[in-house]
Amino acid sequence: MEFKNLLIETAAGVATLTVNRPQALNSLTSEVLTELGCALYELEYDPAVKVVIVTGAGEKAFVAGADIKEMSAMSSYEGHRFAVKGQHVMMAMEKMKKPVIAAVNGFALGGGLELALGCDFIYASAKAKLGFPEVTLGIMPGFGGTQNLARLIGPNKANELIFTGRIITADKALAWGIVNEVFAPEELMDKAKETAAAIAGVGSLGVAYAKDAIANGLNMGKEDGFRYEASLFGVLFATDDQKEGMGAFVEKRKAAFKGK
Ligand code: CO8
Repeated sequence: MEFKNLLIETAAGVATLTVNRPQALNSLTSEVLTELGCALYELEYDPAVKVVIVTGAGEKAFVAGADIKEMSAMSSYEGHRFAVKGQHVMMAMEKMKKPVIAAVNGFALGGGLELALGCDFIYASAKAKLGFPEVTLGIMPGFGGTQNLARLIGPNKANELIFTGRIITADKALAWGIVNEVFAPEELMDKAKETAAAIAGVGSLGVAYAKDAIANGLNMGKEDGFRYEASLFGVLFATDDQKEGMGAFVEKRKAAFKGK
């Protein structure tokens, strides 16, 4: 499918999905959200793709939020629909079998930070700036940010960031546990691709089931989470990848996983 606002490049199992509206700092219109939903669906079912990296076009921004010009004219009903539409995109990334890495190359504000938080983990450029300025616009985060941030770093730090609308540096986001690592701007994409390639080289079913166990287990009590983990673990013993992975270890050779 052709996209007006996205670029997708796939090489060696790693798809790079770039939000490409640099003239508006890659802000998320309703159209961009539709395209993101379609692109994620395509990537999920593309056998050539094992890992996805999400980033923003240009030097300045990852994504500077939902498009304020479009939102400014919305009714209450339209605002609700827009929030739910964005949440569908975040949920699609969480539910995907394939890992999704955010490479935050610049401003990740509002809906942009929510897009990054919807990914499985975040790498950031040293020049990235992150925050939830929604309260300065008289609104609040609506693409899952209150839920994902509070679950990630706990309610107290999430409260401070969201209530103040302050924009923080990549280093502070690292110290707060929002991003996993900070890299020099020119290194960010290489580092994200290096990690993506490492993930693309292991058993993709093990990765998919681990992602499922972590994401769904967080919504369960611990005993149910343990039970869920054990059942997924058991299913992996019915796969060719388990036989190949363990067989290769015993035979002292590199495993050739097929993802089945
Ligand atoms: N929406 C629309 N256009 C934007 C946005 C945005 N979020 N961010 C930047 N732009 C546009 C600017 O209007 C400008 O366009 P133009 O040249 O046509 O005037 C262009 O991008 C370049 O931006 P600036 O000239 O402002 O660049 P600066 O370097 O001076 O400033 C900033 C960069 C600080 C990032 C600044 O652009 C800014 O503050 N942007 C807005 C950031 C923001 O508030 N984001 C949060 C938006 S609210 C949100 O995301 C809610 C999500 C949940 C929605 C729930 C459903 C209702």
